[in-house]
Amino acid sequence: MSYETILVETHERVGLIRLNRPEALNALNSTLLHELMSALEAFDADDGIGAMVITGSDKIFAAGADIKQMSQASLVEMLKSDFIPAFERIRKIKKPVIAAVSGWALGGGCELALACDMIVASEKAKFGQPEINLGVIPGAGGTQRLTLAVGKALAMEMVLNNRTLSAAEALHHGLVNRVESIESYLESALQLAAEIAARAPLAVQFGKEAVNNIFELSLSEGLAAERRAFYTLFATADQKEGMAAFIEKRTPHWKGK
Ligand code: DAK
Repeated sequence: MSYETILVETHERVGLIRLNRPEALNALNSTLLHELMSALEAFDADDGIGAMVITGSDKIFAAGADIKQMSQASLVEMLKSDFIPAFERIRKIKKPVIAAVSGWALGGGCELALACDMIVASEKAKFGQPEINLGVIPGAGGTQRLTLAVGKALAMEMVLNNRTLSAAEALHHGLVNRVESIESYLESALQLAAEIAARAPLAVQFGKEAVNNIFELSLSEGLAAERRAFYTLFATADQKEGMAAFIEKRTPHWKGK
């Protein structure tokens, strides 16, 4: 499948998607969002892929929603807009998605990174929610996921006063998993994705879902869901294989069954 605004590659069991609107600093217009979500869904449905990486360029991850596309929109047009439904499709992806971020991740770009399961940043990465400068607020998770990630105090500064975070600050405040050099951040993200993609696929899927439950469910509901998922994995061939391999002191061979 060919796309207009993204580039898609496979690296063995890892699907890589590059945001590719350099003339607009990878601003997320509806074409890009639809293409991105379609590519993620295609990888999610492909048994040959175990994890995905979303990246921009070394200079820019994404400068947010396309301001030129939405500047004259009416309330009704915004209510009818397919921006959020497209954005929300990322929540339904079962396999892990890692954002490899360099340069600015602003507004919807920061929210896109936050919607991924992990973030690997280059030392040049910068994160911010500058919507306040445009007379609006974040609308795709920037007040919710960001606050869960960095806490209320810092989220308030970011949302109300355009406080931006350097890569080092983002690491310090728990927004990103790791910071790497500009030369190695993408390779590091691909390596992390490849390691996860080599693990038991159903356990990875259930693990991702169980961790994400903390954002959706109460603690007792989340614990109950975790327990059910744990028991369910005893119906898989991979649980038998993993435990047998441990006892027999050999490497497990996962079947994804
Ligand atoms: N949209 C459209 N075009 C953009 C853009 C954006 N977000 N950001 C940059 N560009 C364009 C610039 O207009 C310029 O185009 P030309 O003038 O050359 O035609 C080109 O990219 C290069 O930009 P600059 O000349 O500004 O480049 P600099 O290196 O000087 O500055 C910058 C880079 C990233 C610091 C700067 O461009 C900037 O501040 N950009 C805007 C960042 C921003 O405000 N982002 C937040 C956007 S609002 C929704 C939910 C959520 C959202 C929307 C809807 N619903 C519930 C429906 C999300 C909203 C947002 O993300």
